[in-house]
Amino acid sequence: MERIYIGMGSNLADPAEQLRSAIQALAQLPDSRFAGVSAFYQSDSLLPGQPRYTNAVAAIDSGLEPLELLDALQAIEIDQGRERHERWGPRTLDLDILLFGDRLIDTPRLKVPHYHMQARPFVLYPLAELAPATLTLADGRSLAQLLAECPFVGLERLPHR
Ligand code: J1B
Repeated sequence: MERIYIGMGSNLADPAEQLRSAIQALAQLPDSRFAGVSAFYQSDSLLPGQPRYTNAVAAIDSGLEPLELLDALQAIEIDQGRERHERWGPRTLDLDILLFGDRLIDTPRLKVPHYHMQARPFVLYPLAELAPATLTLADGRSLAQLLAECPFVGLERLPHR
């Protein structure tokens, strides 16, 4: 079993409800144990002209191989992705593998650690609720260092999941 952190995001079709459904689906992954979820956070989209996003991070312990997990996550996205996915358009559900144990994966379909996680407050702050501050990325930087370089700006931590 390896500890895996999954970033979740939605800005369409009742985002909080999308994240709740995604959590239910993650809890049913084969050969896996659900290990927790952060609070929900709202923030403006990085791309202008889109609705605000709701984001959270979930943790699972899994015996799945990375591409098996990616397949399963994409099936959940498709299942919940009732609105058409334009490349950079609004989305009903995004699931991103942030960290997969201490593996370094660099293939066309899957790059881990997730290359965008290191500077995005809507990833790092929820991740910090679940992961130890001593958690270290492959390049040697700790979660504590990444947080220190990533101000809590524009994020709203919601009172309820
Ligand atoms: C492809 N991939 O990426 S979608 C997939 N590595 O088909 C995969 N580690 O093959 C490939 N995990 C490579 N997929 O949330 C990975 N995501 C990996 C998963 N503003 C991987 N405030 C393309 N909040 C894939 N989000 C990768 N603005 C990209 C979805 C899943 C995230 C868009 C706020 C947000 C987005 C934007 C519009 C930038 C946001 C937020 C896409 N997020």
